[in-house]
Amino acid sequence: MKKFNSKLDLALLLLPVILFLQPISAIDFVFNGFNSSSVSLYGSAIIESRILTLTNQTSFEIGRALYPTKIPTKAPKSSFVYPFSTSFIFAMAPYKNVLPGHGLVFLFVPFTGIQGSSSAQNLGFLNFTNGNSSDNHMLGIEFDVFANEEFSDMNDNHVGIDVNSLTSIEAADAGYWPDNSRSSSNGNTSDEDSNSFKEQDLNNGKNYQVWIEYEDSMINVTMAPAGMKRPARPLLNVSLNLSDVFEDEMYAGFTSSTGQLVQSHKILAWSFSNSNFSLSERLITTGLPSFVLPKDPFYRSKVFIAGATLMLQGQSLNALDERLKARGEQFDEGEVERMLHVGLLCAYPDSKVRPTMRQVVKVMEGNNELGEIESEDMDTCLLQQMKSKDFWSSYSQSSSHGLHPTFDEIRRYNSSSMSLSWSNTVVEGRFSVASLEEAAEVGRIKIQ
Ligand SMILES: *[C@@H]1O[C@H](CO)[C@@H](O)[C@H](O)[C@H]1NC(C)=O
Ligand SMILES: *[C@@H]1O[C@H](CO)[C@@H](O)[C@H](O)[C@H]1NC(C)=O
Ligand SMILES: *[C@@H]1O[C@H](CO)[C@@H](O)[C@H](O)[C@H]1NC(C)=O
Ligand SMILES: *[C@@H]1O[C@H](CO)[C@@H](O)[C@H](O)[C@H]1NC(C)=O
Ligand SMILES: *[C@@H]1O[C@H](CO)[C@@H](O)[C@H](O)[C@H]1NC(C)=O
Ligand SMILES: *[C@@H]1O[C@H](CO)[C@@H](O)[C@H](O)[C@H]1NC(C)=O
Ligand SMILES: *[C@@H]1O[C@H](CO)[C@@H](O)[C@H](O)[C@H]1NC(C)=O
Ligand SMILES: *[C@@H]1O[C@H](CO)[C@@H](O)[C@H](O)[C@H]1NC(C)=O
Ligand SMILES: *[C@@H]1O[C@H](CO)[C@@H](O)[C@H](O)[C@H]1NC(C)=O
Ligand SMILES: CC(=O)N[C@H]1CO[C@H](CO)[C@@H](O)[C@@H]1O
Repeated sequence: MKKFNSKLDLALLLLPVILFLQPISAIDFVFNGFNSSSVSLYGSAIIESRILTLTNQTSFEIGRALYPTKIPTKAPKSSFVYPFSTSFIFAMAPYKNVLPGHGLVFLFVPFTGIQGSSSAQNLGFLNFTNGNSSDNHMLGIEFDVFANEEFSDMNDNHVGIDVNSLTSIEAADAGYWPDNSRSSSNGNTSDEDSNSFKEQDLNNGKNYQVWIEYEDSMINVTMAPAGMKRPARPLLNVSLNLSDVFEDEMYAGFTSSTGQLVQSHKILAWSFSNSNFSLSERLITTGLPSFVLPKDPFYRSKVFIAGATLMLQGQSLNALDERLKARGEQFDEGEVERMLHVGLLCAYPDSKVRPTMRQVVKVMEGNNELGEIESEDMDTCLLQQMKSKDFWSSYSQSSSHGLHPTFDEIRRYNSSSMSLSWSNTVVEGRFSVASLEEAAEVGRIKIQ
């Protein structure tokens, strides 16, 4: 009895200390699947089969979901930012025959709703005019699958830390450092280490788990395929003082957008804690639904998908993403179109030899210096040759309205000029005719 009392006394004595150390009203939650009370939904976001689906196949859409109440993030009248640890599982599910975009952001934001944000490359996070203002009080961790020059994006598959702006303060290729990589212990980055980095395609439909932790003005971001143990070495480990970024209380959640490029952005599970950095261990990371499209080489060809999508719509330049449109003055529209069709025809089943979207964009932008294009030059070279062979002008001579071929027209157009174009390019013999035909649903194109 005496023992019990002294224990109780000790507890009472320590109570104020415990209260002081613990963030006041610290928030802990674990959602293995979502229901209508887990999060508030804005824009196109819905909960379907317990999966938080931020966007679907509708273009130029914003979907956002926030924890229903504000989360205390900073000690009142103080610069002390509460530590936090959050983990979630996301999937970016591509649609068949559609060029996928744009990405998702884990965010802290002072308000509910989606005002002040735009779709497409703005990721439903900010818009074209309000970037860079410290009045935004927004932190985002972006998972971005399109390279936007205006935001200095490093590539079309990266993770970035965004403070009040879509121009990341720090970004890295999406992926993870396996635990056996040398530098996981001593921070030493050698060539050997760089080779061990496992890049992951953010939008291949796979489920990825993300861990974001903040304490003492350090933030780290780690990602890995769902089901894998958390890699010891984070992808990003950055010094960041959130004291002036955060208000005392913030909403936390996810936002994402589609543009002309569309994919479904999904969150399958989410944990958050101010006090227990192990809470993410309670996320169920296996046995989850998969959003990977059935294996088909053509889904992997972004250029093909772009071309096919646009052509199916009977459109070309006007259906191109906002980003390309915005640059429309810089080049001849006809040329863009020609290059898109060239891209369509370059739809290789083998991802190693097909041109990438970036190359096509580069060529379209008139960045024709082969030297600047560095690697992957073989495909770029092919694109250049296609252009110089003037394939599309010969095409246009034999079609009714020149530069706007539809599937029907191409079906009717069985071209000898085409085989002429291919014959002296470096890729001769590598084309899979059968697959190209099947892919294009053109069926009758013959490449001899
Ligand atoms: C939603 O899920 C939570 C657990 O995450 C549960 O406590 C709550 O009862 C559920 N609400 C509804 C409306 O199903
Ligand atoms: C996509 O979401 C929007 C907004 O929630 C909805 O209006 C539309 O019907 C959905 N489209 C599809 C194809 O599910
Ligand atoms: C961007 O959002 C701000 C509010 O944050 C709004 O005042 C402004 O009109 C928006 N600009 C555009 C281009 O949507
Ligand atoms: C934000 O500021 C950076 C650096 O000052 C600049 O490079 C970037 O273009 C700006 N972004 C926007 C959206 O204004
Ligand atoms: C880093 O690794 C390289 C090659 O493994 C080694 O030569 C070098 O001494 C290491 N540097 C440090 C600081 O550990
Ligand atoms: C990530 O950051 C948190 C908070 O600063 C820290 O506790 C944790 O050790 C860090 N993890 C790694 C792997 O750097
Ligand atoms: C992250 O950065 C901090 C400060 O630079 C460092 O102490 C820590 O070891 C780093 N963590 C990892 C896993 O590299
Ligand atoms: C963070 O910034 C605030 C205000 O700018 C400052 O008072 C505080 O000392 C900083 N914290 C750290 C750890 O540098
Ligand atoms: C933190 O969370 C882990 C995983 O749920 C749990 O095992 C552990 O007991 C928690 N720690 C505290 C102090 O609550
Ligand atoms: C436009 C074109 O080249 N059309 C040809 C398609 O193929 C048939 C028979 O193979 C030719 O007769 C057409 O001239």
